[in-house]
Amino acid sequence: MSRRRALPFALFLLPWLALVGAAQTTSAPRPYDAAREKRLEWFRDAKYGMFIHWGLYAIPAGEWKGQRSLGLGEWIMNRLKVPVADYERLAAEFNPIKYDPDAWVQLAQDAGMKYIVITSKHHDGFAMFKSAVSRYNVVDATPYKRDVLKALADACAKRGMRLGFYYSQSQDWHEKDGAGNTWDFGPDQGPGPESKELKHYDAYLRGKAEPQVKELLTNYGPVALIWFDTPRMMTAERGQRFADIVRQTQPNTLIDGRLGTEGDYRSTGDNVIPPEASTEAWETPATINDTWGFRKDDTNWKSPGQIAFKLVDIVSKGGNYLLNVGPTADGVIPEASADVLRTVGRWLKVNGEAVYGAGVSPFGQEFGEYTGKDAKNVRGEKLFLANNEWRVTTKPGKLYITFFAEPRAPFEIPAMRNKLLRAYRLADKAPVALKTENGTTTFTLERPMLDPMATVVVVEFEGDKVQK
Ligand code: FHN
Repeated sequence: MSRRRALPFALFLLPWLALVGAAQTTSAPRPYDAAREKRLEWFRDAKYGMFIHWGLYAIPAGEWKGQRSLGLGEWIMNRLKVPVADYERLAAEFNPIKYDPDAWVQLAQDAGMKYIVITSKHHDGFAMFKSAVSRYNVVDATPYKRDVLKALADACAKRGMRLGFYYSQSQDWHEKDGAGNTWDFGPDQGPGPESKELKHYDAYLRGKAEPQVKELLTNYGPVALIWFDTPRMMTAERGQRFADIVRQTQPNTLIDGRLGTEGDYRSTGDNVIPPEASTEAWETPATINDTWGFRKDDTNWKSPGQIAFKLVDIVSKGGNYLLNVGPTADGVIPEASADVLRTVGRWLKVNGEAVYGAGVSPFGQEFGEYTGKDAKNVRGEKLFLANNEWRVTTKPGKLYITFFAEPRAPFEIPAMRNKLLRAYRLADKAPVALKTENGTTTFTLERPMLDPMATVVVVEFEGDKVQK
């Protein structure tokens, strides 16, 4: 990443780092690390993954004893301050008889997603896998009695899908020494700048979180990545203990950007897409509606067009899109969300060359621009006015220009010194005539666009890289 580009990207991550309140990684560009780059190879090519938030919270699905909770479905225990003794009774009801892991993996494949990351333990502390260190798990505490992660790992292995595990290392509302449960166990930290820790946090980390991460890395075959989250009170030393477990147990497993010490790639804030490109590996975790865990009242699904745009936007800036689905307590991914994913998947079947393994835009003016005024966005950053009409991704000797709206005038290819060789639509290979006048090359896209959701034009040029 050039210095000019690194700074705004780093600034953009800062509010997130402040929010999680962690001894997080610095946002300065990191020195080249050959081992990390090797681990990251598949991740950089994959671009698009399925996030799955599934746990006991799918049973209340946003409503506790007639009371609707606001916000994220998986936060219901915290939002309504449900005592552990009440919340843990949900385990006795968890019986996902419609759970079909093969169908989930098939859906991810039909959607064009290249990896799956599922919640193994969210903040509520319930393990969706068999654990020797806590009986609060899907095998020992539910009538279902089966290890749902094992079944998913088997389905992924059978179908060649990479699988990673989300693990909430800090927050564990079920444990008296875990972070986050203030309603049963009091505050985590004292007042004032000293913020003295009031719980035996290391006892929780060593007694549950660390051994459970080790279990995940031992009992489920190759683990693509561990997705840590909300690193409260995660000092660098504590974070390093988790990193050591990962590296010593499965050296190829990636660590996301929310451990509390340096991971393999950067994680943006939820649903946040940076305004600019970066060549460092990064990922945007995102919802398909407005919750992660299933809520029965949230059907605010993003459209296939919105998702296709976000995916190409992210890829053109060098990132990955980890898009979430929230299965019901029965084990079903809501059909409306599955339909949206499959529609994007059909587009990717024809246009995936512009996405998988593609590089960042060599231009950047298509992203939009910072407002000249002193306006700020909701995160307090300088306001960026995004343009959503087209994006560019690259492969050696090729530009992929994806149009999300019909260009109203002949489209001007941004200035580059390479000789342009030819252009064609990616979907049907129909030639697109290039016209050069006074050093500017334009083309006119046939209207209506071949695919109104997004039409890709490939422009081939001499040489591998764009010279400006
Ligand atoms: O608190 C969690 C939330 O429930 C969800 O898991 C997201 C996914 O990125 N992470 C945390 C908030 O950022």
